[in-house]
Amino acid sequence: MNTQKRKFRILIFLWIPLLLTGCLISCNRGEKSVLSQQVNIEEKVVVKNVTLPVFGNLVEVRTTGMNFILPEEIPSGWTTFRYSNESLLTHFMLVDKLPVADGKQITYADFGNIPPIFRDAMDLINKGKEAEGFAEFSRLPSWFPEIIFTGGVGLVSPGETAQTTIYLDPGTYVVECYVKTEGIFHTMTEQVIVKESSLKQTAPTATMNLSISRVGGIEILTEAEAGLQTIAVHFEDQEPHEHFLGHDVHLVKLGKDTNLDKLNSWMTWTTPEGLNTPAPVKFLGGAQDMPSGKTGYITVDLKPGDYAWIAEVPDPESKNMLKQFTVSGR
Ligand SMILES: [Cu+2]
Repeated sequence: MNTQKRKFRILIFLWIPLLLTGCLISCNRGEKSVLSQQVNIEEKVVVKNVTLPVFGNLVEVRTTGMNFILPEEIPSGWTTFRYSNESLLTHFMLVDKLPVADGKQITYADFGNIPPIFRDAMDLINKGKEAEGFAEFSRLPSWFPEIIFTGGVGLVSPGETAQTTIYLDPGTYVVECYVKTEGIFHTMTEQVIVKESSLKQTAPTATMNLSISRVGGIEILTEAEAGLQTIAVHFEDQEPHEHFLGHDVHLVKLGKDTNLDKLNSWMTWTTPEGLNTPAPVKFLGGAQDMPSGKTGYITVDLKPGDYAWIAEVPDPESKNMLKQFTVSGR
């Protein structure tokens, strides 16, 4: 199952360029689309100026359109990603570690050999020939299952800045987002090289704890309090769900008009409406998919109000992965 899961992750960010190309062509026929607006960086939004504590190395990441702006190389160890979404759409940043296969580092460029396989597979799947389509994945290189989803920043609404700390080993990584707009996955991938570092680093100190697992769902282990919080998200296990992906945790600010049923169904990328912008709620970051036993740390200044933790899985409520909570005023 892990192999299938990873293959679908790869499918997502390989399939995107083909679909995006098709959309950009078709967009010319209609009114100005959100996608075309996104390539215009003049239309970026102003993000809130936040000051949050940093654990380990600070890596600032910006999105101004369908892009990630971040350093090409960063040091290994504890790494705090501060992600500012200056675009008009909701995004996330998931960090994938590329494997070394037969003594050779797999690079972003290596993916260039793969698109024909995915194109063939998707052609079949789109025609309803799922079995034949999935059979195409047997042509994929043996290193695919070795990609490690290392965590990252959860869904972030336009104008928001979110921060998540994870531990990075040296290696070659890809940062990706596969939120959809007009039914098309975002084409957002960048390579990041993590260099061996001997810098002394500070491990995060948590003020709150959450856990997530298939058995227990999302479990809030510490009552939320207003103010600056560093929230440890413990991944007790990690197995793919029906959408071929693992679980993660996203922070949602609830409003009076929030429709939780709509939010619940929005978290499934395999449906036409799922993960398609505009998002039905305000997202404030989170902890992306990590291996079993790993912990990601979300740092956020919690204001009094109503919130929810939710996973990007099909029907998270049924999996105990939609948890509301309230932060009371002080
Ligand atoms: Cu995106």
